[in-house]
Amino acid sequence: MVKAMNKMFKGNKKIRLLVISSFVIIVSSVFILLSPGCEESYSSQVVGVERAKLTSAPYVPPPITRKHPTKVIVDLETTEVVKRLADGVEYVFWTFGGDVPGKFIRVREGDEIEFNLHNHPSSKMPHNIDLHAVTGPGGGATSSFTAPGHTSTFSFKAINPGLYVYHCATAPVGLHIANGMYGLILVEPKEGLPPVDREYYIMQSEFYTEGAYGDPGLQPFSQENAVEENPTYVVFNGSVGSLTGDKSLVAKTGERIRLYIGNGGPNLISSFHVIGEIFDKVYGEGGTIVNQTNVQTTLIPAGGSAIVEFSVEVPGTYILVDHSIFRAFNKGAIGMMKVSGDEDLVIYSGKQKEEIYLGSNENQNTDIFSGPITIEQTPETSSDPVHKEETKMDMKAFGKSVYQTTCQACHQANGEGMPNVFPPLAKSDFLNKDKERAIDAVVHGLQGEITVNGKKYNGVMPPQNLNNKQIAAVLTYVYSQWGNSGKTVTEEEVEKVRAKKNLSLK
Ligand code: HEC
Ligand SMILES: [Cu+2]
Repeated sequence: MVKAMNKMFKGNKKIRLLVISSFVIIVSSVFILLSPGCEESYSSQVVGVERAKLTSAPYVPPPITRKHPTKVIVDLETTEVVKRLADGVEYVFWTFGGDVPGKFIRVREGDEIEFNLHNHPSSKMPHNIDLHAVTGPGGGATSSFTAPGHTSTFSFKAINPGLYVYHCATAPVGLHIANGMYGLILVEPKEGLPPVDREYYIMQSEFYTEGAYGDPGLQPFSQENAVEENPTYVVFNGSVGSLTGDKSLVAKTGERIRLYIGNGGPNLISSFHVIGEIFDKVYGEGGTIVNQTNVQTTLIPAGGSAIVEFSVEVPGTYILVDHSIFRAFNKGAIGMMKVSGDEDLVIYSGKQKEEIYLGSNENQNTDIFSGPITIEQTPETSSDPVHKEETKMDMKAFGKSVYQTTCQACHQANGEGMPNVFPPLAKSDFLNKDKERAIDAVVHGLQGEITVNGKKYNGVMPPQNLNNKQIAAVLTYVYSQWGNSGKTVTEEEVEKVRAKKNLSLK
């Protein structure tokens, strides 16, 4: 047959190819249409219509209890909005549903989904959606290409169960993803997933900005950093701190937890880990079988996912990280799960005792402490009086970052210290009474018995390996926080103290 056609169109190669390929397409589609029930006859059993309940991270819509497939209508709106990326840092996010990551969509294997993609009239860009749960060219991308102020509709059948990423695939694709256009769709297997006590939705991704980490203001996208795969931020759920403090995930001891974790990329692979937990089960790469048990860290590819389950036995705060650890502590990839409930001292005792250890070297001097302390790059400061106020703000932000990387490990996040070990900086009478003494503690270290707010401490604070600007900034920050006296510390004052001897060694 093909040979005959070849002859017929000998004269014109192009026409010949065209006719042959259309012929092949027609024949194969007829075959597909006629083939009877090749994949269980779900389409005939679709019963009823419902509107999908969508949720924003970290929440997940409730499990599906239906025993049959249905028609599910999904309405998702793309918007371009300015939101917080980190404290003092804003970004123009392109979103599915107003937030990053996009709304969580939950359907059941065999469902027929009518997808309405609405692009808000205020958008400057067209958008579309490529759902990895779709079988068909582009995962829906071309059918859903939508200009601002328009709605596109297409339908698909959720043939394969699993946890799938969706994302915008409008050119330039990298830019649309880098700006926040991704989310997760769970296609539950027809028999459902085993019941658990709590489910959460977490999505990791990177942001590439012109300014450095923490540089304040509205930060433009950096194409150069994106191409270099050198993100400024690596975050869970769209911003630094979206899963910490009051926004931490919560659970109770004895509960089974399931996390649906996605990785929007655009570039990096996540080494997802929960400090102090072991994943009892991992549905690797978001598939439908538990392919590993007792896992410490699971890999989540860019544009991929994982489902992990664990139970929490001991109360406390569990830290979620990308175990590419500088991403966690220096680029934002940290979350928390606060677990309440009764202690189980057999599973975990907590610290049982602490005593003084003098080391094997009798002539110990303070130098051995001047080790692993981060030196941050100091930002430019302006001497222009008009910008003085702004500079003070910058100094505080800078001081905060020095605090977090240098002091917080001992004096704790809110300066509350630790009973008997690290004195508080919050409302500290020791700190507030004598500025020079405080500077001296940071420059030269502090040891010997001191009394802070009526309580005695007798520890060693190592000299902090910081420059004058860093010390001025961090103390100004500390003085401005937690009910302290609001004093300002200048570089000159630090220099003066540096020139003197250590007060506590006198
Ligand atoms: C390795 C742990 C450690 C680090 C890091 C540390 N400190 Fe301390 N700090 C201590 C200890 C211990 C004391 C109490 C020393 C004593 O008992 O004599 C102390 C005491 C102080 C005091 C005086 C007591 C008070 O509560 O007011 C100040 C002020 C202070 N630290 C500020 C800082 C600042 C600012 C930083 C960061 C630049 C910092 N510390 C980093 C352990 C630390
Ligand atoms: Cu887009």
